[in-house]
Amino acid sequence: MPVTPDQKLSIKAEVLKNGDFHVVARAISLVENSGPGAEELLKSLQHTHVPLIGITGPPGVGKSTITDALIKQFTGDGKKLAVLCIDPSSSFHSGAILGDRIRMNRWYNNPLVFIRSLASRGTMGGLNPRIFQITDLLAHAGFDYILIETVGVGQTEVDISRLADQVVLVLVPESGDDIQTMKSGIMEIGDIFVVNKSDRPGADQFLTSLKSSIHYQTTKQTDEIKFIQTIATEEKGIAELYKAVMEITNKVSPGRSLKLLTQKAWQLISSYRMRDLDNNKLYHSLEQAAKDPDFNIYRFAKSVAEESGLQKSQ
Ligand SMILES: Nc1nc2c(ncn2[C@@H]2O[C@H](COP(=O)(O)OP(=O)(O)O)[C@@H](O)[C@H]2O)c(=O)[nH]1
Ligand SMILES: [Mg+2]
Repeated sequence: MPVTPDQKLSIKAEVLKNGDFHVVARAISLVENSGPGAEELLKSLQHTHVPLIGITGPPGVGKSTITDALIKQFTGDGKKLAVLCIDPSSSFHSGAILGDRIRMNRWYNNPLVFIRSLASRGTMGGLNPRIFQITDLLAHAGFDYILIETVGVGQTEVDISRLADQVVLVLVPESGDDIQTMKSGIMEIGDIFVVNKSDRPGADQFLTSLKSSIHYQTTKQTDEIKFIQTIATEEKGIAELYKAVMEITNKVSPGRSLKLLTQKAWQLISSYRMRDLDNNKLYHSLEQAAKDPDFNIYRFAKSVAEESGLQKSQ
């Protein structure tokens, strides 16, 4: 039987499970572009939980250098790992990404490491709009761990905490002033605080003041938060960081996992509900509705929402 283009593109969950990197890469592209068979693939995935580690912080603090050094720790332990680097679309061709590529290049032929850059497309804060789906593909494909590097600017890094089992927040000795001005929220999300570039002056003082001020800035149990000093370029402190990541991985509470799953379901349900909402159709319905002297935008929106809800439950 001739193979149709759709069949050629479609990927079966059983095949993805083998973890072949080419298939994984194709599956991610398929899902990113909502290509033919993407939804069927997602619906046939086996639900698996894989520890997801977010690495975030302001630009230039050394997130990629740390990620690169951490990859060495994971692979040294024989762990199979997927790394997603998420960068704002605007700087997709910038030197920063080029630098990351050169740095991470040494992993490209390593059978234990799958690396993919994703654009953030400006939605969901610093994350990619299909990030939940992409991480599910990776979990299904048999990776032991998923690492996500996201650039944190202002409030955007908050979103990684809705996705990751643990968040490594990277700062530098000069971050003291930034923290004062950083929007509330950023300090909330860190499970591990890394003071990188500790070869620079003021690292010890910064760490001390960070530790003493953390009580006021987080709702977490402060004895559960870890602080680590690193010099990523010299791989100093990286083994300690790896150990801390493993410790947290081993004791993520079922409550937190369920919270993350709730977040995911919430996002998906809202995207399913919004999917049928055609802007053009909405324009034309409004064209009619707004002529009614009794028109009210709130009642209008409510009725549209209820209508799409009814359709879904049929
Ligand atoms: N002095 C010093 N420089 C570092 C250290 N870690 C990273 N860098 C440098 O900081 C710059 C930004 O690092 P990068 O990993 O790209 O930061 P990212 O934007 O947070 O991913 C690069 O030039 C790194 O070589 C460190 O521990 N000490
Ligand atoms: Mg980077």
